[in-house]
Amino acid sequence: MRSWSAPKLPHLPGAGRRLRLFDTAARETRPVGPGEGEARMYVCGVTPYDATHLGHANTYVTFDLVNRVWRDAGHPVHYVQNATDVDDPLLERAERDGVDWRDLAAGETDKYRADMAALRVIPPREYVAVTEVIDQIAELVVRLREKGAAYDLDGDVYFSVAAAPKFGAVSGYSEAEMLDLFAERGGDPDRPGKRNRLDWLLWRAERPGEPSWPSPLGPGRPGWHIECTAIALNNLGPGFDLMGGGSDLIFPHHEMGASEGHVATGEWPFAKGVAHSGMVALDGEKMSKSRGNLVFVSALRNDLDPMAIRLALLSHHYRADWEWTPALGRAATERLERWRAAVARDRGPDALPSLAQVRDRLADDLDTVAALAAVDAWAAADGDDPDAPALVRDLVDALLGIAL
Ligand code: 5CA
Ligand code: ZN
Repeated sequence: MRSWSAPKLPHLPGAGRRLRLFDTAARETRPVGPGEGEARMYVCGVTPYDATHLGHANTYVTFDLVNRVWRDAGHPVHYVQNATDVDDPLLERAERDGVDWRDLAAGETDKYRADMAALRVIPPREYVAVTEVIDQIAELVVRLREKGAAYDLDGDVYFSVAAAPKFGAVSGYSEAEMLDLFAERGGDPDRPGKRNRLDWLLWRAERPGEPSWPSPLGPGRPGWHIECTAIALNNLGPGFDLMGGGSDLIFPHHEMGASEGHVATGEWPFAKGVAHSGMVALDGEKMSKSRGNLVFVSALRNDLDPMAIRLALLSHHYRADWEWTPALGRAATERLERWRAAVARDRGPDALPSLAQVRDRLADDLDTVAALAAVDAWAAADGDDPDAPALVRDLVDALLGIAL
């Protein structure tokens, strides 16, 4: 489906750096992306039943930095994202509000696009809604069934964890932790008849009052994890460079998705790199649509320049869990004003060392805190290079996504 408008990327002098990221599965920081050529990234998109909150924005801005660092290093980037436009929480919200689930998803997706464009997030090349690719998803479930990795339970189809030799490799969690998180995040460990409590739903047979699609599995709709596996495989192929999302997706979503991909293709790893951003909280709890403790990007944009919102996100390391406070917005606004005043000068200190610092810091597991400090230092110093302000404007734009 339609994504959103792309920000213009200034070209920077010299060469970008090879990106290193903390890999969730390897549990260490290591190079991510190809040595040369196209980099391929899949990032899980929103379930569009409510507006974009700061937690979502933090995740998409994080992977936008990956995109920018790769491009700066000369890689074309093939970026794919999904939209979970049919799922239980969306159907429940539509029912509660007495609206058609399709209208709810379309309206919230529109708002998400506007927020992403305002935050200058580079759009994916393919932005794929689940309802656009039900056939492809059903086809993948059929493939898993043919491989003996799926079984029927009262018309629903489950993935058999016993068929997945790499299950556990992404998260490294114990079985007890997995069971807790599975129950907490949409799974059904206690459904009678399952062969293993961690087996997960691939295809949900039609229920009265729920949307459904015809398929070789009978009428129904996809389970959650299989949508991302199908969309990633069909658009990027196996062994793509990076699978990303917030840390709440490590388990079950990315663990189960990787096993689906492995069993379907025979190739491991499903993604060469796996990275996760931290959780943004409000009032001491993770911001989530189900809890309702949300700061919406669209509402915040009434009070803050979108570039200040982006700067506030960048002022934390992407893997940190942190809490939103209005003071963060004020500090980011003040920083934005300082930077704008500094690049409006006729001259300034040589900017090439600052460019090198920002490149080095971002390439080192996206250390945005140090990258912002490097720009702060340039802005606070005096110098007589007439080309420096324009170069700083360009580097802040291309690498950090901040338009001054
Ligand atoms: N549609 C699925 C992924 S296939 C989903 O998780 N949607 S979501 O709307 O719940 O979340 C979208 C993205 O935002 C996910 O990557 C999720 O990890 C991230 N996210 C959700 N809440 C937060 C939060 N409080 N802080 C940081 N990231 C968050
Ligand atoms: Zn996903």
